[in-house]
Amino acid sequence: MSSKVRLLHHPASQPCRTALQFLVENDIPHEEEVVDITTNINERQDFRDEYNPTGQVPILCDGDLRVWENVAIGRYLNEKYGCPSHWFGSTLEERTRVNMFVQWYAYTLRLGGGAFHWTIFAPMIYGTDKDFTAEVRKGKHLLYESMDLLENYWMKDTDYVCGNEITYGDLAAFHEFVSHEAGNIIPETVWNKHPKTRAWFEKIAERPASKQVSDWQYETIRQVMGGELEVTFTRRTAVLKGTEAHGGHNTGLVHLGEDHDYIAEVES
Ligand SMILES: N[C@@H](CCC(=O)N[C@@H](CS)C(=O)NCC(=O)O)C(=O)O
Repeated sequence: MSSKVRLLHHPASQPCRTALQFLVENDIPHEEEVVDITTNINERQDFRDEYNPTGQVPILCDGDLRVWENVAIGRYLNEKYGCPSHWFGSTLEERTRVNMFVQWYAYTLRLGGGAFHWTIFAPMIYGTDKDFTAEVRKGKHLLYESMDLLENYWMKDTDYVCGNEITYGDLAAFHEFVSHEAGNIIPETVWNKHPKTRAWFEKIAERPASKQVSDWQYETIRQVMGGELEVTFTRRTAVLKGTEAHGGHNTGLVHLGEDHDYIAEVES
């Protein structure tokens, strides 16, 4: 039996790419298994019983242990393999800043991923005859607000989101932007208002591990958008849960869906 850790992932998934890049950056011997989340494989009860009750990827298997949630995977690997301290910080203050960032990211930038999901994937899942304008707007609102904070708070005086060295938080945030870039979600006008964020993104994109982990996404989405590739989703549940803008819940965000002043203002 292999003693390597095994990562169950899908290259279209931002949290999966983050966990994978952490493995690659740290030269951690690992095996990869792609879980095709366009099928119903991860909805099956046996998959959930064996790996993760939510059915989501990434999942790290280490012997009998199952670790899910990308930040938990990063922390586990960091401790187990004694990775360089810049990834999660060495002082209490540094560790706290990384903690703050990854908590913040989970509720903001991560959900801003909805701008990509509802633009590119949702029509393939739910049909091209549906209108996802409100969902895209909700995603963009979260994304642009997050970009404002990246620019004016997290990276106000530093080169990376938690200081002057790269952290796990940078990888997590970076992969949200990889999807947006692949899907051409963020207009030039918005990038122009976030020059530090853009420079940070471009700097991380230059890392060999970033390229290795992101190439599939850029190429596949290019083909999808160019009409060269059609992806058939046989599963029906939301790939990016929590970013829907249905009536009945998320009321504040339904309201956002109707009033897009902020988005119009940022995009102009
Ligand atoms: N909070 C989780 C989110 C993981 C996640 O959103 N995974 C998505 C792909 S991006 C997934 O597995 N979707 C399939 C499904 O929900 O069935 C993490 O950070 O690891």
